Amino acid sequence: MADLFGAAANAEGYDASNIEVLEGLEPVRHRPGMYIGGTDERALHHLAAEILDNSMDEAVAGHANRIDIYLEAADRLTIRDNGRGMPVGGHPKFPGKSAVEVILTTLHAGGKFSGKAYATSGGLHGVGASVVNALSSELHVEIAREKKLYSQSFARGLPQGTLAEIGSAPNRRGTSVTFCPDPEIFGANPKFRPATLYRMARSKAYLFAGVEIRWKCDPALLANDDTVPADETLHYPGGLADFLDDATRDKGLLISTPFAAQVELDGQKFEWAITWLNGGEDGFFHSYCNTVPTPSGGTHETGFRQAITRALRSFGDLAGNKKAADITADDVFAGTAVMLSVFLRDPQFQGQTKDRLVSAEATRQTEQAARDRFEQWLAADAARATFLLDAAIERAEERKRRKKEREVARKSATRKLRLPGKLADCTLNDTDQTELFLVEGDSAGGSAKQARDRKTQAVLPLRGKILNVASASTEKLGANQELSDLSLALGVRAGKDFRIDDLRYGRVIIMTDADVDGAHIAALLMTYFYREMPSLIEAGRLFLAQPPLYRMTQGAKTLYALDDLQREELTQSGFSARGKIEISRFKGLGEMPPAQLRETTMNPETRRLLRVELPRRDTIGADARRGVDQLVNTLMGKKAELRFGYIRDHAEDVLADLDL
Ligand code: 28F
Repeated sequence: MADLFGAAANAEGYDASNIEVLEGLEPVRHRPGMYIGGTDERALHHLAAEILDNSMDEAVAGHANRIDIYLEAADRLTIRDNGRGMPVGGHPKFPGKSAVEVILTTLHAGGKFSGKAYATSGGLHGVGASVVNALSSELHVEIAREKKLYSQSFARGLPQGTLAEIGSAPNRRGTSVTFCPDPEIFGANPKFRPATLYRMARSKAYLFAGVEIRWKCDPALLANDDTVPADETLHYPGGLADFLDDATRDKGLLISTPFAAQVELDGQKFEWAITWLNGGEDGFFHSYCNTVPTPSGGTHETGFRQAITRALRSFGDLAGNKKAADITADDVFAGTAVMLSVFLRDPQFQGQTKDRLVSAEATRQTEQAARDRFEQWLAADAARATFLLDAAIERAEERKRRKKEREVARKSATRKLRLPGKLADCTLNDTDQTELFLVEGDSAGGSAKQARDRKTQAVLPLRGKILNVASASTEKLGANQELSDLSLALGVRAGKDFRIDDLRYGRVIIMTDADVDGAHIAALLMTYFYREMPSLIEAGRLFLAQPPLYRMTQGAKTLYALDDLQREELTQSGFSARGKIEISRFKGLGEMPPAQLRETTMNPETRRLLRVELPRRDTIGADARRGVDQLVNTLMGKKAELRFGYIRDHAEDVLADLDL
């Protein structure tokens, strides 16, 4: 048998040494949620996405033009590409192991980090595949490379033999992976949804015209689903414009052809298609990076929104329309349907399921790619441009009217409304600027009242621990003075009568001590808002202040540390090596001099706030939202044993952090 493990190099100059190996797979089976966001149906389909992403990377890199997806049973999926085939050579750091085995049994084995093997990568090449392997009761990989055929099998990530040459492959090449999600992880009888996989395949084909995707599904699995074919070849040379047509098929359009373009800048690609819908129709904004969906948006969306908004403003400006200056991105994008797909070299995603792009430079790059072209598109048809601009101006006018009405209503309501005596209100009513600080106890309340900007910042001191609504009865909830003061101060009613437009402040900021008690009060308040006013959180109005725990001084230089970790970091790198660093710990907000409280925690120019976020309530986010419900019940609910179980399972996470 050929010596499979001699160090292999090949035409692309790739060799196994590109693979950076960081750790084994045991953490993946122990805490799958850290890697695929949970063990629900959404996470199950994440396995398919990871393997498909690796095939797509091979296609986007120009080495494959065909991908097969075959759902042969509800819990058995095969994905195959005609790319170069995973490398089969030996790995210098792992004598006796093939590169394939290293990629499939170690995390962070992707050469992606070295950037050599892949220009742009959706999957992290090797990270995804090894996670899928660990969470599959069985996984078989077959590689056709350099006219030979190899295969290797695994069970729950463990090799069932070494990579074996099983035959010749004279006229094909590529990688095929067959895997079965592990019932031990996903529960008995894990089932793929044909519709979800079919849509995943179709979106990939729309996003990259250079690949043909062959979908095949056992007809028995389609018994009650006539929207999914048993067999179809997916290939869309029309790219995003076709994708957008397909996604707006059932909607009324304001313009006949969408504004669509593809731009290549410095080796990266920016593609989009946007159309405007009839008034009142709900629009959407679907964005992707390297064909990976980014349902939580990110910097590419920001850049695109800026480009379109600024282009429309300057069109209005040139036409002498003074009102154009006031339109915002929300005015412009209301009622639009957008597809945005970017291909970046080294994308940074946020969160373990990579659903938000955070690459900072993508904002400027995307704006640069889109703005000029949109200005040309507008200039090409001034009547259409004027029509779109007027629609945006109309929405801006409507927005300003509504804000005026709210302010008037709030003023009159405040006069009628009995505000809690201990509320230190602010003088302005404009909710674009005002914020309410919820602080714990009167001493912190005193400091906060002195530190605040009275025009825009109100303070409501809460006495001690508020009621735990996750375990309190409804009547107890209604009778609780603190909580009724809170909803009075906010100008809203809790529960189903809550209306976001009644809010008397633009932001609600929980500002508790940086200690365990403070964290507990913050958790109680977040539980209250989550249960009684969830749309306040969904509207992005709830924040956590980040008061410092330490003040660190060396000579004239003073820095603040949020926690022990940051204190360590600043000790290492925040000061010069010479001179003693004085460190003092703040016992509580009440002990903090108002000037420091303002500078470190309240002043919008210098503070940092954490926005409390919930997964989007759309189809994708539904499972994640259920996950939040479960977690709130576990942590805050009546059943203490759930809490103990959670603490037992996650205690080492905290220890791990401390070890860092
Ligand atoms: C069904 C899933 O996983 N296809 C893949 C390749 C090709 C190469 C590769 C993959 C380690 C980190 C470089 C081959 N020759 N389909 C797939 N096709 N991985 S996964 O290399 C992985 C290395 O990055 C490949 C030359 N360069 C790259």
